[in-house]
Amino acid sequence: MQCRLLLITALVFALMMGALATPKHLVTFMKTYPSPKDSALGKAKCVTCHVKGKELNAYGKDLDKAMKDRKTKDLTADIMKSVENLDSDKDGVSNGDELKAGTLPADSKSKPAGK
Ligand SMILES: [Ca+2]
Repeated sequence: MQCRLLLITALVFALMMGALATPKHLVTFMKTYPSPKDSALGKAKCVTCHVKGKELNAYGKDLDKAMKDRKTKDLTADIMKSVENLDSDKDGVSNGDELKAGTLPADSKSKPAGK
């Protein structure tokens, strides 16, 4: 009985660690591009780079490519800055300008006012 409880505790702990592993990228992202909580970018969190679950959107795919080019699975500020000149959602505004304005680099309907 005690052995089963220990096993369940270990399983829950392992699941929690798995859930915490991915948001590391989000933490790095939010440090690199701090944005107001009420901006589109501030609200987006995971969907800044993901469609849903692990599936990547256009901006996420550009970041993924930059990571693969550098042969790393670590998303760093340098890698994020390396795709600032791209326009992942093809709305005519660079990723860097979108991120500075707090709009979404993978949603062509979300762009800085007046652009
Ligand atoms: Ca754009």
